Amino acid sequence: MSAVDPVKLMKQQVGKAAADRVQSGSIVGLGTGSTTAFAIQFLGDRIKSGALTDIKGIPTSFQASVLAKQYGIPLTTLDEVDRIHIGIDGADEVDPQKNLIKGGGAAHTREKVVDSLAEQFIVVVDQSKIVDKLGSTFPVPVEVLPMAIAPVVKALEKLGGKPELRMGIKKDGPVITDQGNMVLDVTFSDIPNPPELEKTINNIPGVLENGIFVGMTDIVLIGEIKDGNPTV
Ligand code: ABF
Repeated sequence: MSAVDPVKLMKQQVGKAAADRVQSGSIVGLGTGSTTAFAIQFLGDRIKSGALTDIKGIPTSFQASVLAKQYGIPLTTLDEVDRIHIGIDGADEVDPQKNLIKGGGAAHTREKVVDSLAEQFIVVVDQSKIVDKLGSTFPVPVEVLPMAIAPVVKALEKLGGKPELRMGIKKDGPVITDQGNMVLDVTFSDIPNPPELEKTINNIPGVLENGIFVGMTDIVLIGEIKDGNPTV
């Protein structure tokens, strides 16, 4: 028998806990990543069982829309609705102020649009994502217009960052976002002021959006292993 992956179990539990908070009649922001994928799956289960009715999802990525269709969640767009009741999304880092680094899945631009509109924004993570300071384990992803890569790299270096173009798994070309852009992963030795850095990076011409999410999170659901068992 193959061993059960405890991280996967934590993600599953936290995804289920988030899906359980969604009420019938809601417009739901559907995040990206492996933890949110479980939330989308459990939302689909609740819809199938009849426990959840009249739900519409707003996907934050192509991946989220594929999963939503697979699990039977009807989709809508920001042109069609004027509010998002609840948003569920993952993160790469969460600090004590509930500020986030996101964008490991190269979807942070659309994620920031959708997550920022959610009346209640729930972040779903396993315990490895909790940090004392943003930037300690993960670089800041920055989505950049391809023709502006060179000047944006220079501007980020001037800010003290070390930008690296994100390459695909086979390393034969850059990762291209859902919007047709590229991603720079920028390492900073210290991020003393996340709100300021978020704004400063977004002011560089050619930058679409960066992965620092400040003051947006309402609830963080954390998957942990307690006494050998996964729990939220
Ligand atoms: C997206 O997926 C992100 O913004 C974040 O980069 C990532 C988290 O993925 P996982 O849940 O697989 O760790 O939400």
